[in-house]
Amino acid sequence: MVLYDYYRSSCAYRVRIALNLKALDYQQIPVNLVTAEQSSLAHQQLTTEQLVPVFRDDGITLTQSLAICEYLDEAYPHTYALITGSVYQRCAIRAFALAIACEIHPINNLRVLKYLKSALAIDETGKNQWYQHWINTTFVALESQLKQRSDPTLFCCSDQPSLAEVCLIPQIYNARRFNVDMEHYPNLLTIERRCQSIAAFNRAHPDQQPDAK
Ligand SMILES: N[C@@H](CCC(=O)N[C@@H](CS)C(=O)NCC(=O)O)C(=O)O
Repeated sequence: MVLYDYYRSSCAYRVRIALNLKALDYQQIPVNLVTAEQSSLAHQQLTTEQLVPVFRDDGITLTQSLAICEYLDEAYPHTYALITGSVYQRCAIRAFALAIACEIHPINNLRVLKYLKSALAIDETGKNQWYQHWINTTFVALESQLKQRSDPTLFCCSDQPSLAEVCLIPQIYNARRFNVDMEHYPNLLTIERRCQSIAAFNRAHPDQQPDAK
């Protein structure tokens, strides 16, 4: 198994957590997003989307972090399950993950930030305001969902980490990089602390990756 990765990519970070939770061994090949290696010919031969992560298993190339996570659950069903529980719980897990993956990440992605600056002449302050705004918009919603739970679980949607935390923890990392005040989100922070006691999450942290400076 090979993961085309970048230490600070939150989408690659999701897949690292998933692979670690499932105790699957993988080789990492760094793709430097700062030097635009995602647009190199070599990377375009892997994926026309020019993004990371890209995952290769058994000679097959897969893209899109959530699709890769679902693939891992389906291809390796006898290891840790990322999406588990009742039909309702599985839907809740996916909904939590998608709130981050669809409502925050795409509009805060590197190429969007570059476009804001280069094509729309937004300055650094405006760019950071944009970034924080879209994180806060969805974090407020998720925090209040967690707060209003009538039957709280240890993690977002279950008593063990799931695809929800696979997406949440990298997004909190990004939030801190862009100075979002996380103190507004005590429930998210409690879940983060629980994840910090799990090796699968710690080994996936950007600072622990081979290409971290
Ligand atoms: N929806 C995709 C998004 C992948 C993505 O946007 N990756 C970012 C890093 S987190 C990237 O490669 N950005 C490069 C760019 O914006 O040029 C996924 O979940 O895998």
